[in-house]
Amino acid sequence: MLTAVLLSTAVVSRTQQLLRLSTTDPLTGLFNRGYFSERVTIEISRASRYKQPLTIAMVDVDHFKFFNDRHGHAAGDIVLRMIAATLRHSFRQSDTIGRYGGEEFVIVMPETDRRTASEKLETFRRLIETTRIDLAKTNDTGNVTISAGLAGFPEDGTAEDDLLSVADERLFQAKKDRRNRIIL
Ligand code: GH3
Ligand code: MG
Ligand code: MG
Repeated sequence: MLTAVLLSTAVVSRTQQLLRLSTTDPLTGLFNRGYFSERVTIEISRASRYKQPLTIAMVDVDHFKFFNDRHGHAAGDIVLRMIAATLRHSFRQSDTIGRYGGEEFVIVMPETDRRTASEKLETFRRLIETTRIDLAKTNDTGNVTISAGLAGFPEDGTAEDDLLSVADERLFQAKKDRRNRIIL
């Protein structure tokens, strides 16, 4: 009996561990790209069903290659973790946050129109800009900035791919326009 209980506890805990490994990014603990995609599909169908707005933001760290070259890859990793933690604080529990690629993050905000989302991203942008990062190597502090592009359902598209590509296009514009900005 005891063996059976211990065994099933071990199976449950191993299953939970596997689930975590398959859905999250180990560095930041945020959802990985694959799982994020599944969640976006669900959120879009929910928004469509209940006729609610939804906004997607694509966020990218500015000149991050330069930061890594200058302060080291370990300091770069600290920055990515800091950004993930700030995202978790800045957005709602009901928003979905993912690490989309190396230094790219995505946020899905259900029941949020583009204007409201843009204000939230602006607050987040300022917060990152003013966060001091300890640089152990030089005993100094540094900072990074981010740029973001937004796309809203249903105005900018009704499919995940369309919304992501509009957000990406606007992120590209933000990069062309001297970075450290949010484009809607
Ligand atoms: P831009 O402002 O145009 O976005 O310039 P950028 O330098 O940020 O963009 P680029 O795509 O040239 O470089 C991205 C850098 O992100 C290069 C890569 O070394 C770094 N990077 C990606 N993943 C990680 C990671 O997990 N840890 C660290 N430390 N750096 C990473
Ligand atoms: Mg990038
Ligand atoms: Mg970048």
